[in-house]
Amino acid sequence: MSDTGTKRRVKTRPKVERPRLHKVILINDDFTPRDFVVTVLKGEFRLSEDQAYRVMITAHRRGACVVAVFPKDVAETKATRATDAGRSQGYPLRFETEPEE
Ligand code: NFA
Repeated sequence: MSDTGTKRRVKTRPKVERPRLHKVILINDDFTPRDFVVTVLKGEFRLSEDQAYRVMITAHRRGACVVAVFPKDVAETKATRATDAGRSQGYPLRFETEPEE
């Protein structure tokens, strides 16, 4: 028989999880000029001058600094583009990605 749609049904709430975010991490090196790092951070990650300087100097002092978090594909694309920007100028500048806890 056809379902008339009148039978009572209990609503279910399927548990959905948001996709995990990935960190983009700036790695320090001894060769890439500070100003160049700041320029890349502003251009690729839309950081302000102030934010970009703080991220750059933190990586310089501590060895690495989280730039921002994004969905996996966005994080990987930005890290690759930013790393390539350094390579195109002959710098060893590196951005890595890793999943957030
Ligand atoms: N350590 C580099 C310098 O002193 C600057 C730098 C900072 C490079 C952060 C890479 C990442 N010129």
